[in-house]
Amino acid sequence: MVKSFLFSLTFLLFATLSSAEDGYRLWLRYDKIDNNSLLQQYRNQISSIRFSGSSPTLTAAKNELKTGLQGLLDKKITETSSVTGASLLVFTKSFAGSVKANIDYNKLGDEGFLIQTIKNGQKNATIITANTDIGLLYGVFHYLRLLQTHQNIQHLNITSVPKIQNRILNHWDNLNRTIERGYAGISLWNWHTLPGYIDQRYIDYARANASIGINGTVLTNVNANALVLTKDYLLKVKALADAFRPYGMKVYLTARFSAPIEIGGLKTADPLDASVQNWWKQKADEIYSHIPDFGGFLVKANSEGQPGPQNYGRTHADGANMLADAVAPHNGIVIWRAFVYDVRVQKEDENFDSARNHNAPSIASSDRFKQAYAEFKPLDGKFRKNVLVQVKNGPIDFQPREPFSPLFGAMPNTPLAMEFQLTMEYLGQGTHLVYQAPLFKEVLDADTYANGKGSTVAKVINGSLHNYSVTAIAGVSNIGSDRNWTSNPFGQATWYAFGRLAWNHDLSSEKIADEWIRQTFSNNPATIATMQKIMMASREAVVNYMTPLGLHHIMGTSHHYGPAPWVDNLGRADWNPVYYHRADAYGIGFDRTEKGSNALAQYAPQVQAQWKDSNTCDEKDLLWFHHVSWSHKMKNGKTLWNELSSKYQEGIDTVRWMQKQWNTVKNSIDDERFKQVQMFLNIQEKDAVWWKDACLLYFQTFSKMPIPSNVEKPDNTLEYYKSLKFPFAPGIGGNN
Ligand code: BDP
Repeated sequence: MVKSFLFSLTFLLFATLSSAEDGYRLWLRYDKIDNNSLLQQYRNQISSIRFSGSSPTLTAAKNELKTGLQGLLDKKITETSSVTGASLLVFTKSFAGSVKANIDYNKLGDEGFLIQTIKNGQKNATIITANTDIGLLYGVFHYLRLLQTHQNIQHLNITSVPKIQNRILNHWDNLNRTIERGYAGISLWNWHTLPGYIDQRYIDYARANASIGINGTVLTNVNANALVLTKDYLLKVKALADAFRPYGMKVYLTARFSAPIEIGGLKTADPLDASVQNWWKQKADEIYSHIPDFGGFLVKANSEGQPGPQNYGRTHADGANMLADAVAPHNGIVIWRAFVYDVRVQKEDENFDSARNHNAPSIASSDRFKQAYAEFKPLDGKFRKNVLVQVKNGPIDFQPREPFSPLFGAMPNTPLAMEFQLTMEYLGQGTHLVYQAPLFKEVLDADTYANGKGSTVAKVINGSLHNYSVTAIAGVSNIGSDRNWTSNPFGQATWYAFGRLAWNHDLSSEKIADEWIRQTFSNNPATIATMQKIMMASREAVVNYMTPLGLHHIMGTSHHYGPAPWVDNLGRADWNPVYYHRADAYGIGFDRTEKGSNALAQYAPQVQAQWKDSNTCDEKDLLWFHHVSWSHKMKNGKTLWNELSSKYQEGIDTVRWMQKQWNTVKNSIDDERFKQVQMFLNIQEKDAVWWKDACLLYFQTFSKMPIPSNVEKPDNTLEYYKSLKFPFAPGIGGNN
């Protein structure tokens, strides 16, 4: 009796668990194909596989293929050793001898793959092949994706090679497992139980990344803690590196510049001091003795209080080169961040010229927009071959919309890496639905005109424009310990899109969304169409309800969640929203033309021409570059004030439209994820209204103009919005 009760209980529990759709499986669900004729077709076509080789990576590839096929086709896949008997042949170049196929391996490089239908005896077969084991794993994931997205696989001929070499996630994870700007739980890395315990989650993390071609991970926060470079921690890092290796994921660490003092007992961290250089060399040797394929160091220096070479009167190049020399014998790289802004900006910022008087020859003026360029452009060509400079997509800081950073195209002799932020620090964080592929594409496709028309940012970072020897792209991770990894299930789509674009920046946002929806939710055409529309509208929505027409950096102090355009009392001028929007009785916006900070001069003349006239400037960027009057006439004939107000309303309307659209997919997807997204959209709608009300009430104190009739009246007073406090908002920094 008791036994049978226990049995039913276990059975019930199992049944519930196995049918639960909690998002853990991401886009690698491998559920049985729900289209019967397609299922039949696939089953007929894939009867047996022949898999050559048994390295850890090949074993991972084989397991993935078998698990994936068995799930998708709901049948056991036989393995065979005969070439002619197999319908799927999976092998690297070194096993190619036995297969009669004309394969040009030169085209595939170190990570690329080929998937091709060939004649195999009397029948057709599919080959998946590559030069390397990891290329083969990527090919296997691609093949599974074809099935997951219900593609015709009868006549395949796919050659795929990544356009950027190092495709890296940057975790801003602290050693105490808090995550700076993390909104999906705590850090995945359990430093306490490492190295002894290897959580299955580490493997699933590596699998997910490999499935989209991500091949590196920086484990620690850029606001670094030197402890991670001590022996005990390095053994933990080694355990993670060992777990990730079969999936082609290299491990990187952030290097705290003052580590030689903090953990090395030296008196200085001066990069030109021989004892310091030696300390880093030995440290690098020690790291590589544990992790022979260690990727290298990511460094934030002389920015927001982090130590760096300037503390010793040295340049960023001096600092980066010292670390580069330490890792060079092991083929490591140094990724040096260009997110710097002068610590000496004056509190009162009324007069740009007075802000120059602080003996800082490298700083042209106090416009934070200009500072990365001002510090790095003069160093072009001064870095070692294994150094990349990592530049945030825009000149300020991951805003809903930024013009591309003027550094792209400006450093022909220094490889530049792109830094995107997947975690949505300024985009509604863990709850808002914002699919970021359109943001990434907008930047990648922007034309720098560095070598004439067509010199896109993508061509800068893929190395083709300036013949960089090493290339990289980074995404600040949005992943945490939440069961579904990213809090909002649609955060997974941004992670997915980052990987796919890092591999091939020519893919469109729509195509990536389509792939992701099919694998993650459903292949039902109506469901795909609805979700894709929601995703494609979501980025412009967040721009409109937060920072329309080129407004930027008007978020609440420190947590950056909601609106706080009124803040004017922070220690540095350029931490205050008022510094960025500059609203006054005349108008609003930051004049970055010749009459203002002249940041525009950092761009090529053709780019300047796009933005320099307030009457012709793309209105999406208007307030990034111009201080315009409240009654400035917009292209549609409205005044700036009315247009600004209408844009806020448009953002809210789009979110409400997204809510309605979402409700239509209720019966075609699982309840669990449906409800979560529905509830999050409710939060997003309320937040959008909050943004409109707070911003318009505040800006109205300057414009003195009525809120136009097409815009809903605010729910509360300005004082109310100003009084809101969020002392326990997640993700606030800490140097742990
Ligand atoms: C800002 C974040 C801060 C990061 C910094 C960085 O607010 O937490 O440390 O960027 O990129 O966006 O270093």
